[in-house]
Amino acid sequence: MFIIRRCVVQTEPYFLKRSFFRYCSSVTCSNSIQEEELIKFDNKQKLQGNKKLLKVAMLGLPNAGKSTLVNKLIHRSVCPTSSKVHTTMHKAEAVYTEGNTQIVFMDTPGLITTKEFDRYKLIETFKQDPANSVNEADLIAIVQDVTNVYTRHKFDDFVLDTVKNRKEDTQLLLILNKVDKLKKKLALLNVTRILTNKEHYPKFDDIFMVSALDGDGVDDLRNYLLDSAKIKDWKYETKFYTDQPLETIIEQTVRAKLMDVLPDEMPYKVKIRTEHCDFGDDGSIVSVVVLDCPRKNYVKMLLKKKCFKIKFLAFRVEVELRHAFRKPVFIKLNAICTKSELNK
Ligand SMILES: Nc1nc2c(ncn2[C@@H]2O[C@H](COP(=O)(O)OP(=O)(O)OP(=O)(O)O)[C@@H](O)[C@H]2O)c(=O)[nH]1
Ligand SMILES: [Mg+2]
Repeated sequence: MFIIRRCVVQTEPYFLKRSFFRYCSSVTCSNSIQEEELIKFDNKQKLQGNKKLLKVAMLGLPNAGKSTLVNKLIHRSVCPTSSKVHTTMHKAEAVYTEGNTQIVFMDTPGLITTKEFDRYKLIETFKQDPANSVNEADLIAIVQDVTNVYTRHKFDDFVLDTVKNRKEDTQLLLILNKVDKLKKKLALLNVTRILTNKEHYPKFDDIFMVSALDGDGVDDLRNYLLDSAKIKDWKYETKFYTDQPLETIIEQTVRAKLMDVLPDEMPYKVKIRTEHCDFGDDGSIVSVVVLDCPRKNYVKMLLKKKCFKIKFLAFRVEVELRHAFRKPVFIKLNAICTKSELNK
């Protein structure tokens, strides 16, 4: 009885009729087989039903945790993350498909002022990509780092300007991230009160408090997004989980992990290129990546103590990429110094 009632609730008349006869004829089966059949049937039905799509633009200041959150939401590390700012340099789409619903996350570079753009000589995508993502999005999520006491209580004008150009029916979410690091949870209420009470701030449809790092609150957020999707054809086939080429993900991940390993400005100056990328017979990915350093002391730093640093770097990249591609990944890193710089 329970099984038939589940079908009545969830199926359209056509399926209902089919399923009724199907399940009546299988009453002699054990409960677990029936349950298994039902799950398969539900999944098939969901896929055949109306497809839904939601495009989500992830915006926020540099280092707010946008990429970490996207990775947690899609269960894959396709968006490189690091402890330093400006890890994400251009828009990257990450795709999550469940049942008949697809969510396309647009991970973007951190929002910056024109002054910062000029001072750090950043590339055009830092300006254009967040703005383009806003135009495309059905839902905009502003990720706010609640551990940053200088920025957590406010939205600067350049943030407000970016969001201002959204389409009229675009949903707006406020996501307070890194709640795991907050000792006094009362601070969260204060931040929420301030961010939602200023007249010139946008009105948020909902507010989430999450930890992208340990996953707290992320399942609720994902479910909310799945529920917000509108009937529309998917942008990607089920097998896709990103719009980024394999080499780009590898290079960006090497770059991100390099940012964790090398001090200060150094990682920003190293040029990274894939020299070789191939698939093994077992589907594993084997890649050789060159780190083209502008100075000899960079190479020395990476190779000192019997290459400990560069080996550790390769290990961290492999761990991250295995989570991204869900297959074995083997990375060899070669640190070299460009000839032109050597001659200087
Ligand atoms: N404790 C804690 N750390 C977090 C959380 N989310 C992200 N981080 C850390 O914050 C740092 C920045 O994370 P990213 O995901 O690279 O931040 P981003 O906003 O994408 O940064 P940009 O690409 O530079 O704009 C990393 O060291 C993350 O591990 C969180 O919920 N809790
Ligand atoms: Mg990022």
